[in-house]
Amino acid sequence: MSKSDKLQDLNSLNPADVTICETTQKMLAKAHRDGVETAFDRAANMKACPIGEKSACCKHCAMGPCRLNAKDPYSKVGVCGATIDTIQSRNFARMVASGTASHTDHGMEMLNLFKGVVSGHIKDYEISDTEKLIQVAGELGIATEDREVLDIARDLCAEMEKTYTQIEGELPFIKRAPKKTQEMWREAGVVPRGAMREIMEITTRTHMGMDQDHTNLIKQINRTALADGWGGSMVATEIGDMLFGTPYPVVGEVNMGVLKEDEVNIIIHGHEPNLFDSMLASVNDPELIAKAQASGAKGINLVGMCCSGLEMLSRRGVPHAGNFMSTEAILVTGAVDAMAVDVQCIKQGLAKVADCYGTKLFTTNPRAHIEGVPHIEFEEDYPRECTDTVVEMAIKRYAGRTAPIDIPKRKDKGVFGFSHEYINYMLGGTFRGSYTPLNDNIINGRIRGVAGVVGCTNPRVKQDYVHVELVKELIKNDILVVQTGCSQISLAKAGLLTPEAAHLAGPGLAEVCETVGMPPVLGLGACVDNSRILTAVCNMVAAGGLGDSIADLPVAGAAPEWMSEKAIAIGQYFVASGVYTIFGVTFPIVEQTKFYKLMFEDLEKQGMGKWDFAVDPHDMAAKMIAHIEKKRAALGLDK
Ligand code: CUV
Ligand code: SF4
Repeated sequence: MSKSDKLQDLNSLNPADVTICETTQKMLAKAHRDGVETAFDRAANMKACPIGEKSACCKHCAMGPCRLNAKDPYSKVGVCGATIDTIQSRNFARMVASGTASHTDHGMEMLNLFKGVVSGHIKDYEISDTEKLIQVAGELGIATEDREVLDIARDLCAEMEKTYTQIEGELPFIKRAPKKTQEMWREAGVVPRGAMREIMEITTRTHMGMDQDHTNLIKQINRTALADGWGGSMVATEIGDMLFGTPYPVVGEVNMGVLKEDEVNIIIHGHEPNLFDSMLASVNDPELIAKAQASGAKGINLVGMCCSGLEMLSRRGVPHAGNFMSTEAILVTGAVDAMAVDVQCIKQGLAKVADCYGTKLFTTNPRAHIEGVPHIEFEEDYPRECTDTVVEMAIKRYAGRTAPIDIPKRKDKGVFGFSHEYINYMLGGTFRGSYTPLNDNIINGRIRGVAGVVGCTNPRVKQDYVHVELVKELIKNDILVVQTGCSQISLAKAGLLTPEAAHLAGPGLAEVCETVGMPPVLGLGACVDNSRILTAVCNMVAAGGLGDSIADLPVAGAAPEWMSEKAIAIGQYFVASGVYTIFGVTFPIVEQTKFYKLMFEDLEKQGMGKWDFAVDPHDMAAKMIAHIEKKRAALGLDK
């Protein structure tokens, strides 16, 4: 294709059709003028395979690959005889395995870091929240009275390590769940032992010729997913808090306008908070600041993107430049001097865009290199070696900036950092015993229920649009919204993470928000912080008056623009924990199959939650509201 053909092709995509994010639109238009392609263009040119989209194909062995008919799912079987239900449940299981592996691997890295800090050989980080450490240790049955913090911490490391390595028994954080939820899991045979074991077992059970009954495989799907939510993710969140501080509300700025034309701009994009924390230390180093100034910059400007950015926004108020579908677009500003990435959700396409605009892109994690992109390994024992080098390279690029700079001016403010502890403090008071204000307000109906709206953005739907419309509709109907992941940035850009947004809420929720001074939409952090939602619902059950298992609560979850396997694992652990969970975009199971019915209807009968699906945000809201109202009726509220 000649360059002019390509430009023609790029220009056929109208930015306003693919995103409601004003700054991303501007940068996509600029990218088109510059002849630069992004995932939006590729999505438009790559039609999704209709068989793969519905998960009606299998390539688990060389007798295949086998394609079944997604329109007439029982008309064919694979060469080995595998039915549509076997093929779909196996594919789904593998997505859960990969998603769970991602969060548990991240959690295990956090544990290794924590162990290094506790043993004293890692010196660049320290325990910053001992109160949290003692509280979590107590919860896990570790003696805390009259003991040195480091002693308790050592026992806590050993206990939390079971999350990954335990072969028999139950994951430590299973204890946190309401008794009735735990019993439901035991009865269903889905209590995870250790994440490594569960991921190993699910991988073998999905090999050709293994578990070929979806009603049996679902047990391992649930067990593995639960090892994510109540295991890897929960450990990552809790250790993150112990090392980097438990978040409390902080005002932060989001959107591309956080870049500064006259400063050295550095973006950290990824998922592990340690890289970001060390980068923060580097950009505050007087020597490096002096170097930046010597090169003509006013200073060094550090901003985040995606999940580690959300952790740092929640804990330190570090500005956040945008969510997953803005990571290529922001490079088009020409203003990003360096971008350092670690793990997860790093598009390979970034390399080419960075190259076009002279941004120095670096990978830092041994697990995630990108071909052709320089790698500067981040080592926890000497973290500054990596982060200082990135800063130096960014300064060099600043000094030699050649591309014209075009930073869209828009910046939006929001309140971030609602940890489950803070939600308790704000809306809970003492949550054990008598009802809390949160439960009270749900019981009296001012708040109808709570919805978690989380997850990615996806170029198959208009970026941010589904998130924003859904959340607006929910709060208008007096449903309090809690958020994690990229979704939270969508809503922050729309201005809904501010107390002033209370006027968009229904009268009941608005009244509560105004009394407490809180936004109707609460940002809880990164994807691993979905575990905060689990802990928050446990607290709601413990506070009383709303039933005695998670499945009794008037709550619902949604990932309206999901794209990753991690999102599927998260969805599954919410479903297995008792939460009605609805996804948008597409769903990788053929309707009218037994596996679909199992996921969308039958799990609920076992005391779990269930899956649901809708593309349109208003349909999605209606379904979530209907579910919340059904749960309210079952609790006998509003009589
Ligand atoms: Ni975990 S998983 S796009 S960056 S929320 Fe963001 Fe976050 Fe999905 Fe990825
Ligand atoms: Fe086909 Fe069965 Fe092999 Fe899958 S496992 S590719 S369905 S023969």
